[in-house]
Amino acid sequence: MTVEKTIARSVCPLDCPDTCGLHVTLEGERITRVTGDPDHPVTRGTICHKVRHFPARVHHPDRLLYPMKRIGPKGEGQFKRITWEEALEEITRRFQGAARSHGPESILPYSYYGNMGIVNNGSMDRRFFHRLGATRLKRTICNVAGNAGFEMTMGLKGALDPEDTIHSRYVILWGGDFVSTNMHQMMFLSEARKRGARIIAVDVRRNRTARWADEFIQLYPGTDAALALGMMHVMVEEGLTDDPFIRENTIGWESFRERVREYPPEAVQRVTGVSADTIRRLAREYAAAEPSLIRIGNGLQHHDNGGMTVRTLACLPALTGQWKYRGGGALKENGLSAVNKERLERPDLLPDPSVRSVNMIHLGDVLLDATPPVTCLFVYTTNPAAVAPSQEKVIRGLLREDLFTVVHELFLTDTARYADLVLPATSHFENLDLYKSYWHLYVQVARPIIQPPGEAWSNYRLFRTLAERMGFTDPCFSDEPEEIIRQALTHPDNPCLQGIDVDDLMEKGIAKVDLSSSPLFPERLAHPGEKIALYSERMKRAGLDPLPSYQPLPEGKDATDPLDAAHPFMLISPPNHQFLNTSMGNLPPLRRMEGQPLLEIHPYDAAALGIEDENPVRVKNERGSCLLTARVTEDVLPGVVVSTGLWWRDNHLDGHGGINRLTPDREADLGGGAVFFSTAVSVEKEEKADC
Ligand SMILES: Nc1nc2c(c(=O)[nH]1)N[C@H]1C(S)=C(S)[C@@H](COP(=O)(O)OP(=O)(O)OC[C@H]3O[C@@H](n4cnc5c(=O)[nH]c(N)nc54)[C@H](O)[C@@H]3O)O[C@H]1N2
Ligand SMILES: Nc1nc2c(c(=O)[nH]1)N[C@H]1C(S)=C(S)[C@@H](COP(=O)(O)OP(=O)(O)OC[C@H]3O[C@@H](n4cnc5c(=O)[nH]c(N)nc54)[C@H](O)[C@@H]3O)O[C@H]1N2
Ligand code: SF4
Ligand SMILES: [Mo]
Repeated sequence: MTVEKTIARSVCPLDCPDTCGLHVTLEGERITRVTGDPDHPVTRGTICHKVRHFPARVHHPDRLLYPMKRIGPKGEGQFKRITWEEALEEITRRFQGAARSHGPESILPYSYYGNMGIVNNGSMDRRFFHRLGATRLKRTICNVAGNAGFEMTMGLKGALDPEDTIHSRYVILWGGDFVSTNMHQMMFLSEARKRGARIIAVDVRRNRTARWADEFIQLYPGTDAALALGMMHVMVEEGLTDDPFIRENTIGWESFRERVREYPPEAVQRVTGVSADTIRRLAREYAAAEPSLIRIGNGLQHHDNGGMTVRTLACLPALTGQWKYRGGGALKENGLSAVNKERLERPDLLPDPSVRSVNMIHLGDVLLDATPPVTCLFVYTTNPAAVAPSQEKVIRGLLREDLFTVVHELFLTDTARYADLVLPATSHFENLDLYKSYWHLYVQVARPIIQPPGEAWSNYRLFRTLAERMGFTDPCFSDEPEEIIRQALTHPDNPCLQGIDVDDLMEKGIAKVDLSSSPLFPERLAHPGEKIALYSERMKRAGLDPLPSYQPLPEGKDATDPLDAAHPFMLISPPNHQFLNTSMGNLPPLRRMEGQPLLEIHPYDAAALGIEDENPVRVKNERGSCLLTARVTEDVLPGVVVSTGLWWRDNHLDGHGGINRLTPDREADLGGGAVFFSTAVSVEKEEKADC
């Protein structure tokens, strides 16, 4: 019997800037194909390879179907099936007990953006934990340092329509691997290139984006601010700046000019490893182009100096007045579709507004040392046992016998293995939700197109039910998903949302935020009356240098340093092409395409250490160690090693877990951001490779 095929519209829920519109082929209750929505103005019928494998993720034989309770030692992954009733009863009892014995602060919610839907991740869940009085979580793991840095210069998060980047004539792709992480940006830039644009990539590794670009400029990790200051030195020295624009629209030009004098190209060459000639040429080409665009990635801000680095890069377009032009300026993220967070999350429900907040990157320390102690941990929509820094501490925390851990998940992830209770989650194809992009300017609604498998519950349903069980009667706990979508889009502080007709959005599934209230310049740049801060009082108030500067990393080296004998290599661990953080890493075809967890090392270093291609190598520092397989390649500089992807624990040679065993849990200079890439390590050949 042939089953009839139908096509349904959906939206990609993953933590990816592109937030694609999807066309989903259904054969009965099965999703058999996922492709790009041809009518979506940004997706334009094309999606990434990994999401074409979504049918295998949704119908994966390992999907969690029932609530389960731990029966073996923590971390061993042995569970027995229980009912939802038993699970809810246990959570309620444990939470009430924790609140009585140590106060509600001893309960820690831990979530990130495994699903970007606002109904399921960013409303009912937040309301529940606020009303409970649980510890608050600062969600810092991804982009906060860079966003804070951008705002220090520009006054707001970002204000460029990426569809305009087809008009850019000169583009610097700076510190991101956009071919893998923002493919539709690359589609727009392909068009720009057809119209004559020249495209430069600045990165520490010859990644896919560097290969695609017209020119690749390779530098040492964490030295980007020095490179930008060197370019600005040349622009000032050679009179390549748009002085009328600068006088009218910036603050601090005089002191800024003095500062950039301290960065002549020869000095910058010594720090970055980029030749003085290249710096001069780059500065001249950049200054001559109109419009020019800097697309700022996330990679360069995962460093101790990440905030200052992005703040410094964000000064560049002002020097030649690029903000005047369509397709000119700098793009970090789009802040134009900000939804009404207060209304969604209801911080006013907190019984005690002074309840403690913890920075999510300190999870290990918080589980091991906090006072009052964390007695209950509730993890959803993230996989901290694999993605959080200083993993050995995180695991020790998760192993605490007196910690009650709940994990709501689609799969038995590295984190779920440590749970006392595992709860099955729906996939986004099973829910109604609202999605906004942090890059393009469309908001989208996706409707459920299949039934949840087994007894899977959405986050929304879970937290709504838990609120009821805890006796929370505030009316907001009865809001239906559609009501939450309306609340999100009713936001008096964001004029760009005002033109959105929610009924129309519910029917058509897509709407664009309205930029007419916010013309190109200067209103779209800064708060009214505010200017571009070449000199920043806010930086000064934050205890930082008010002028752009290069701050060397506290751990590791730039091109000037002699090798540190104990940990001579800088380790960078960026995302890979086929996974989305750890999501999709359990799909065999994608895993096969990525091969295995590798360590890229320069031939010069490999020879010095007696390492050959495919040798097992032990990477170590004072935080931990990790066993990887060597790939000897000139894609990395001497002194820098790279391991891509966030792999599941079992994919490592020794089954002992991943790269985050090595990464520090320090905070970046701004926003409390994560500094994954400021990691110094030693590397040695693993002699007893019997694993
Ligand atoms: N395929 C795929 N797509 C993804 C993800 C994924 O895991 N896989 N993750 C998603 C998420 S959550 C995010 S935040 C985005 C991130 O996407 P991007 O904004 O592209 O940022 P990263 O991929 O973190 O950037 C990593 C790049 O930064 C480089 N880098 C590291 N340190 C430095 C430095 O000091 N200077 C310079 N110039 N470059 C440096 C690395 O070599 C690497 O090429 O991608 C999203 N999209
Ligand atoms: N070394 C190193 N570490 C990094 C990075 C790096 O570049 N290098 N990148 C960092 C960055 S930028 C980020 S954003 C973080 C990302 O880290 P995470 O946010 O933890 O991302 P994922 O690993 O994709 O885990 C998301 C989980 O959510 C689950 N999930 C999906 N939808 C739902 C749902 O509706 N409900 C529930 N309950 N669960 C759901 C998925 O199955 C998946 O297991 O990792 C960070 N860690
Ligand atoms: S992961 Fe990104 S590029 Fe791939 S389908 Fe989703 S939104 Fe589009
Ligand atoms: Mo991220």
